[in-house]
Formats: sequence, C-alpha cells, structure tokens
Amino acid sequence: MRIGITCYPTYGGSGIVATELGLELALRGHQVHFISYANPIRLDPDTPNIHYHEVEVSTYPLFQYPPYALALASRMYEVAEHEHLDLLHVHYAIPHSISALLAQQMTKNRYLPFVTTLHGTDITLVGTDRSYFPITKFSIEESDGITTISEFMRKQTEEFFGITKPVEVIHNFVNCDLYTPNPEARTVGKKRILHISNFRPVKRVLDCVRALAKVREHVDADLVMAGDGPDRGPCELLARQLGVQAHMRFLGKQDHMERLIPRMHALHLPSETEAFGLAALEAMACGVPPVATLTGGLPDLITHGVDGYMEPVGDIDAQAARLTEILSDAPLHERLSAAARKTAETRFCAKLLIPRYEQYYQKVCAAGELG
Ligand code: GMT
Repeated sequence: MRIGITCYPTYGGSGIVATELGLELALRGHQVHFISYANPIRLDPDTPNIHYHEVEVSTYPLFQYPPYALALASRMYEVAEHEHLDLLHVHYAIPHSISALLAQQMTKNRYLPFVTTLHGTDITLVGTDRSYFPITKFSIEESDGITTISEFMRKQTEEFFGITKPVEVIHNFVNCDLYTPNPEARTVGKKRILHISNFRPVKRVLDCVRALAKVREHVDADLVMAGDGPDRGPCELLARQLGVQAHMRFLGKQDHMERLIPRMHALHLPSETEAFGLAALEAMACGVPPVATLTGGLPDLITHGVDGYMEPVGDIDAQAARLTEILSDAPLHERLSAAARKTAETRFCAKLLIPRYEQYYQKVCAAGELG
C-alpha cells in the first residue's frame, strides 16, 4: 500500500509510535510517506520505502498565527496526488485530522480515506480548552477509521466526544529485537531508577524525586532522568532541598532509549494519567520492571505484582516501597524482569500489532471503494 503518515515530529509518544509504525510498514514493503513540518526524530529518511515531505509554513507578517493546518492540508493533497496514496493516517486529531479531511475533499477524482489515531493528550487538551471541542469532534466523526491505543482511551473517546462510530483499539507496540534485556549491564555500579518523560505537569516528575529520597533510606540508588520539559527546574530545586541532588542525573532528550534502558533496574512512571505509557512498554521489553500509577491505560499493559506494579497517583510511600522491594530483592527483580519481557514479547511486539494496522487499512479502503 501507499500510506501517508502525519504526526508531531518532535519528542513525544505519539510521534514515536507514528514513526515506528511507518518504519515497520516500510520493512514490510509498503511505501510510507511522512508529511510533517520536520523530520520525525526517530526517522532516517534514507530508509528503503520511506519518503519524507516537508510542510513549509509561511510567516507573512499578516499572520499572527501561521496557518499550519492549511499548509498541511495542501501538502497532503499534493503528496496524495503525486504519489497515488491509498490512504492518510494521522496521529493526533488536532489539527491533523482536519487537514486530512480538507485534503480528502480537495481530491476530486477518487476517494482518499483517512484514519485518525488518538493518543490521549488530544483529548485532555480539548478537555482543558473547549474552543477545540466542536472541530475535534467533527474531524473524528468524519474520519474513515478511528483507532486508539488502549481500552481506557476508547471509552474516553466515546464518552468525551459522544462518538458513536466504532473506535478500534490497537495497542502501542515495541520493536522486541531492538529493545532487549542486557542483564550484565545491570551488574555494574549502583542501583538505578529511570524516569522518561517530557517533564510536563501530568508526568508528576517531582514524585520521582520524593520517592528517591525515601528509597535511599534503604538502598543506595541513583535516579536517572531522561527527557526535558517545564518541570525540570522545579525537579532540580526539590532534589537540592531533599539533599538527593548528588544521586540524580539529568540526561536531557535521548535519541537511543534502547541503549539506555537496559542499564537500569526499575522504571518510575508516577503520571497523573497515561493513555498507554509507551515508556513503560519500552522498559518492560528491556526487562526493566515499571513502578507506575494505577491510571488511564496502564492496566492494559501492566499486571500488578506480575510484571510491574501500579500504585495510586500521588502515593509516594507506596511507590517508594515498591521501588525499594525491586532494588533490594534480587530474586523478585529477576522474576518481574522476566515477566515484563514476556508481556512485551507475547502481547506488544511490533510483529503482532503491525498486521492489525494493515488489516484495518484494508478494511477502511474497501469501505471507501464501496461507499
Ligand atoms: O505523554 C505525553 O505527554 C506525550 C503524548 C503524545 O501525545 O505524544 O503521549 C501520549 O501518547 C503516547 C503514545 O501513544 C502514550 O504512550 C502516552 O501515554 C500518551 N500520554 C498521555 O496520555 C499523557
């Protein structure tokens, strides 16, 4: 098939999922055309069957807000025409699905279907800014296919937007050959807890620092913070206040998580909510057990006490106690680590989930031809 993919190309789970999906589809022989304002971070455009089409947005002084959605729609239309795309697949509703709808309407000689995948923040953002509600609901309803990444998100989409069309759950996936355990890498040095995020308030990064202080009452552990964002400064301040700054490392944004994660002993993901929790899946594939919060789509991924733990949001004592258990009880760590890898391998490997997208695309295209 010839597929056009649009996503936010910067750091963020939805862009990562879209990029990995495109790469996997290209490996399976599809022609994949990324249409975005920048090259997605994990994408090497030199990969066979991968094509990249940049969206240029003019910054004429009249435009206080450059009309990206329109520039994107034009580019989608052009690429679809020249490359004979079978369908567009947009990740994140705002504004990508509206652009796809416009591109579809501009395509007069045939039907150009589009699929929208909702990743979570496209709902929470609309939840906090109602000005986007009518247009987001409209663009989701007009999509030829709607997918999302967890059961929780399916319910949220249906309830929040009142969508009556079927919403297909296709869980996030991981490349199980790239993300693999490396137990030897964990034998060197101190115990290490990893946190990965964009440091937005929803990630509750300060809870990582508070938990570290409690864990260190029992285990000599370090906290490794990967990523960057608005709460990094407050995090550094809190680390100094709690006297744990010498046991924390801020790595900033990382391009090769598959090299970093296997060196860690546990992942701490104390988020307020997570539509899925891709960071937890990547950790599990590397045999690194997650201590996460019982929220959002995380129960789709983690089985509490088997391949990781989920504790209430904001319950630092409970989260720290789980991290302490994992770091101080070697047989428990081994058991959780093996189970985490098994969960990733048996339920969330790319090779299991990419065919689900392929089948879904075929269904959407067939319905478009009939209609
Ligand atoms: O977590 C973020 O802030 C980034 C966000 C995004 O839209 O890029 O991530 C969302 O999509 C990821 C990939 O599907 C999910 O794994 C994350 O759980 C989800 N984030 C939230 O729901 C907060």
